[in-house]
Amino acid sequence: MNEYNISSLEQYFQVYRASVEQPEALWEAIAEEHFEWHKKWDRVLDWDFSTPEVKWFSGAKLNITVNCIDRHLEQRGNKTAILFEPNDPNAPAQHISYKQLSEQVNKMANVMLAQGVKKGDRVCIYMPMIPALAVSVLACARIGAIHSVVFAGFSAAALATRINDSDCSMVITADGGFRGAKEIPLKAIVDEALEHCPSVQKVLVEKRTHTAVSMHPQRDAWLAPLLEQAATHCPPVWMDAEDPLFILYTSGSTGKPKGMVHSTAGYMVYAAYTFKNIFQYEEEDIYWCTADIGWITGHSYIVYGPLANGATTVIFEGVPSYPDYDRFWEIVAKHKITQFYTAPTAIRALAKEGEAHVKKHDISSLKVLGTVGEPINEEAWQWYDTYIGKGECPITDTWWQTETGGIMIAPIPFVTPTNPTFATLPFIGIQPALMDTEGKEVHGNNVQGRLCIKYPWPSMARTIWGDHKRYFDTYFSSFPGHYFSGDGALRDAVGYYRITGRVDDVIIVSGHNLGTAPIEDAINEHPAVAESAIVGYPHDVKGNALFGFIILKEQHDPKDQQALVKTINALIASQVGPIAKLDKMEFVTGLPKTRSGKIMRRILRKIAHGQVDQLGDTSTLLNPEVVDQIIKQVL
Ligand code: 7RM
Repeated sequence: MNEYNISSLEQYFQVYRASVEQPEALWEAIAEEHFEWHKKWDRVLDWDFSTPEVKWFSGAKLNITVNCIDRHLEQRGNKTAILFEPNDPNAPAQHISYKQLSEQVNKMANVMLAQGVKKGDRVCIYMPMIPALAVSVLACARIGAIHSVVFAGFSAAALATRINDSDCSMVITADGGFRGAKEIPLKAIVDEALEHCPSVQKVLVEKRTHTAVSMHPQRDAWLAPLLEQAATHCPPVWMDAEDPLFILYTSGSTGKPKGMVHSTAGYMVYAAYTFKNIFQYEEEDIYWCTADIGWITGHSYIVYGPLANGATTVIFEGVPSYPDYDRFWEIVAKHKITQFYTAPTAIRALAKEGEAHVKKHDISSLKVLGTVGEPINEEAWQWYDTYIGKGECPITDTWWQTETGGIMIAPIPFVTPTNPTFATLPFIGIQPALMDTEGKEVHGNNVQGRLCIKYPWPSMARTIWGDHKRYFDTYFSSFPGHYFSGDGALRDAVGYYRITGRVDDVIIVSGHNLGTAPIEDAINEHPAVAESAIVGYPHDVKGNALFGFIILKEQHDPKDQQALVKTINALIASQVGPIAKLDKMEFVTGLPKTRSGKIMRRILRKIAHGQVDQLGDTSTLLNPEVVDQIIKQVL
């Protein structure tokens, strides 16, 4: 049984069965053959979901950077590890070989050591999407410091909250960052945040924009001169399998952000193994994930997963719309990208601009397409398939979470037949369960429920930093003995999973459970509609009624709104049922989104309820101005 390269459906079922019947033997074989260990484990797995406590590969010692860098040097020293595509399309791309990456990471690790960082210390990384970001992440891992990457779009207040939650002693940042036509003053934001962060002793600053910044004499230092002095070898610190590798805060829906803690060995094994199979990665491929390293997708599938496989991974500094809406396809053509992994929100935004942008470029190098982050609607899936994949690239719709560390449910390209809007089958080792509202598992096919996982997998988060009780309460208390994802899902007649969205997005109208996603799908099929979001609001007779916030396409005349309301409701009635027709529609110019592109329904819900004075925490919003605009319109 070749468990590392899944290449047929039969083999998938065979390895999957083994992963359920003898999980420890399967994971042991994978860990043994495909990674370098300083010392092997004493036990493969210990677990108890009632506390919860999970340990993989106990007793093992390793360093993830040895697996991501050192072990490739002999065979792939001159191969490009990181292919950097800058924001400015006229600036040259940068090819960083494994050998160069090794030098840069070792130097950076030595700089950090010289500044007093020790194993177990927390280091906050607040950087633009440049190679120094990946180098900083890996340098932390080299010396056993726990990295906490904060997406460089977050505000000073959000940054301060995260730094303080885990008492970071160091911040690594840049003078500024380029994003499209904008320049983000990162160092100024850090300065503002640090007025409230007593734990931070040292700030290291990379030069990117070369704009003037203020440097605090004791606290701040430019990286370049320190790196120049540093030695090019830094011995790896041997980590216990269960030592924390990083903390990553979940983009919050409510309250205080949760610092998800990921371990070293299990995370490495699962990130690498999923990357290999879910992208069907081969040695000569050029792989591009458009996420930011500030999110889990970037951690697992820009940095650790690809590098652990000796791959070439693209880091793109810019945005899909700059200098024009063909930027992604220009980059695909230029670097002959073979795997392309992006979010449905990006696909919808680009589809809205029309396929002429795609047709300008030869994107025939593409083999595999991926999506992540939210349910992909049928229309976006078809557009991706037709215009980007030309009907020949399998689309892997990957369901997973910050908490899961790696992809959980997804088709394996060329192996699992796809079905639009379905994440299809669980990956090797993943045992999903659908639960009813009484807390019982629903068995068989053609059922739906709350999506739980009933057996540990290597890359699951181990705790919430500083708050294990909250970890238990949030994920392990709703369905005792199970990890609860917070998502709903259905399992169709052939056993394929379709993620229907967060369970808090379900609205009960006249006793009928309606998911927002299928209604939004129906609305989005209207040719005048660009994007939509549905929320519930109280109704005397029905219990709840539906409120739709709808963005129209640019070219649409907003004067036709009465006719539009009718045709949109007719579309919903035919696609979902008359029960799902909207009671109110508001045509808006934008929707409140988190910085990772998820619609903040909580805010729309408050607006629909008329409770605009109770919006709660809006500090993680990408576009707060949109909220004021919608409120003005609705009231
Ligand atoms: C990787 C990531 C997690 C939440 C998750 C879902 C939603 C993610 C899909 C999806 C439907 C998908 N981590 N989600 N992927 N929903 N289909 N393929 O996004 O922590 O930021 O978000 O995102 O609701 O619970 S995350």
